[in-house]
Amino acid sequence: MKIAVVGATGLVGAEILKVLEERDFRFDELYLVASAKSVGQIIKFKGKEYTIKSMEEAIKLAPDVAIFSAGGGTSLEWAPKFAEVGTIVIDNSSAWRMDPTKKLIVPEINGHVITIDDRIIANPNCSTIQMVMALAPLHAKYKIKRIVVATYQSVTGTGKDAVLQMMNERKGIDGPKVYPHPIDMNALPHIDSFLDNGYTKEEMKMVNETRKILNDNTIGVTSTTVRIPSVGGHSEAVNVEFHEDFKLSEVRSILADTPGVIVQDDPKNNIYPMPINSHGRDEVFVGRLRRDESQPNTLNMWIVADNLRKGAATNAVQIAEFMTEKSLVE
Ligand code: 2RA
Repeated sequence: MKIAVVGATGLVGAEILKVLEERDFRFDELYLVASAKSVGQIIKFKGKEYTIKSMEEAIKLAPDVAIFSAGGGTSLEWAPKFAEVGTIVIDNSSAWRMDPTKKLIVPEINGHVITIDDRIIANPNCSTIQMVMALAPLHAKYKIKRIVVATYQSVTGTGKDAVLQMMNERKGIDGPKVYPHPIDMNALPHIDSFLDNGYTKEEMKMVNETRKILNDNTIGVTSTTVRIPSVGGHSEAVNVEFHEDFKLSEVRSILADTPGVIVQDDPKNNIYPMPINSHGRDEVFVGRLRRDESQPNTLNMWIVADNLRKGAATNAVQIAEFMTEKSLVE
């Protein structure tokens, strides 16, 4: 197995390497790829030094799998070129997610739709992944009618420079700005760019990707995505209306029995999911489970996950693992 990590110098790229090591992902060759300005740099991985390669060099080596986290433009330009030499591209950007010819995969939910012919596979948006991980088993049982979600997203979702802006503001240092406003001691209802319908691209990702992954366009979704000065993970307040009624005890046990989901729900003892505890973890944490008493068949829940892990790197590596296990990687 020859595997490439494209965008190896970014936050997600670094997390992908961490996950590959932690999960002892088996490979014969590893190629680290980044933009021209990083070519030639050395990155240490599992005690070995790897020299960053250019896209052109990596394509010539024809990796079996290339995990991309290099932005949508780079993916649109280079993923097809890797695919042409037979590489399976698992892409973290939004470039291919809503392309009707591409699969949008959370392995635990819809890994089964991947075929040997798939060459470019899209990794969903982090805020979508953690939400559908908790909702998919409930959808199977009670059939979702409508989702209202508000998110509280870590600055790590924007990248290294955003973390730097937050830390500089916290120390009173005037540094480079990524956001249009101060982020520390603040909350920005503005993730990605605004669209003509008044939503942001991030909000419409949650709407559209959720319906594609759950394979059900009857599901209504509306979202408000907010950036907050935290690291460690994204948090989401989810209000979900089902076609069928539910018992809270049954919801709890369904979630507790769902691989990759951990229920943390004991408010009397101050037990509920928090990003400070999801940091570095691969699971999706669910709590604050309670019936919405304002309308029937409706549940409130609080969902937290490390957006760099299950929200990006781990999900991508799990897709590669899934395809290897199912002999979908030639
Ligand atoms: C964010 N979900 O949090 C987006 C992309 N990582 O900024």
